[in-house]
Amino acid sequence: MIPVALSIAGSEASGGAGAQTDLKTFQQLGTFGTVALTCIVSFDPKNNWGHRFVPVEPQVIADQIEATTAVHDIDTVKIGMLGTPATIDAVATALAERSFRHVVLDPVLICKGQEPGAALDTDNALKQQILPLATFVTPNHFESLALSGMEKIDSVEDLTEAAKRIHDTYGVSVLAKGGVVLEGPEAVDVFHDGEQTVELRSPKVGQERVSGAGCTLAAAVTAELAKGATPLEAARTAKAVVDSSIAHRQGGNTPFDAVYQGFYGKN
Ligand code: PXL
Repeated sequence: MIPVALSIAGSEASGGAGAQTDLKTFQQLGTFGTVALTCIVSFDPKNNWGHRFVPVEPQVIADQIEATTAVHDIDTVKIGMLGTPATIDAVATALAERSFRHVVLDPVLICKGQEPGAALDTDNALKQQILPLATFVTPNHFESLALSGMEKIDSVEDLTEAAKRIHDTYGVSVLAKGGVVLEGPEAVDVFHDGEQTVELRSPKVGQERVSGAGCTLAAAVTAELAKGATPLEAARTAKAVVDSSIAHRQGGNTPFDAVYQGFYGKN
């Protein structure tokens, strides 16, 4: 049997981020990918590629999770963009009704195009209802600030402190991403699980953010955990998958490029 991985995430129609990226990553890493869609994002070409966002009905989210977990024995799930307090509630309820060995959370806090007030409600709901169910989180720089309560993260030492605080608060394995925000020639991520603290380093590929890198990282962690890797092994492989996906990025008519996973492991 091929290990099954479930993504609970939003659709991003152009294929650069969200559920589309998760499925491609699952496939590239040799897992059987499944998806429960939480929302539909359509970039708006007439409005600076802003995000048009439509949530999926909470009952339909619950139905999809019921369907895929009934068809397959799934023990590893990735959670991406949820979007509203109502979708978060539906996902939290569905998760709590089942037991998963690994719940990997990409804590997508703010989505461009949402009302700031609504986003605050959504962030709070994510922290209160989803984080306690997670076993592994992959915050970016901004999300590490929000989840650790730190005022600044300017160095690898700060990022390490943030990873430790997030672990201590939520009891999860943490892969905190420095990305292009931390200065220097390397992209540094910090893994911390309460026992080990490991810096994962690779040369930066350019200075621009590439769409879908965060989704790819969390999806690759999920696929590797589904295959039986330890959290640290999964983090190391995921970093390599992201590096390859950025190196082989796909340009478009947008000012940003999108990751492509299809070369990982092939050269
Ligand atoms: O990369 C964050 C992200 C996650 N999920 C969906 C998205 C985006 C960003 O565009 O559209 C559906």
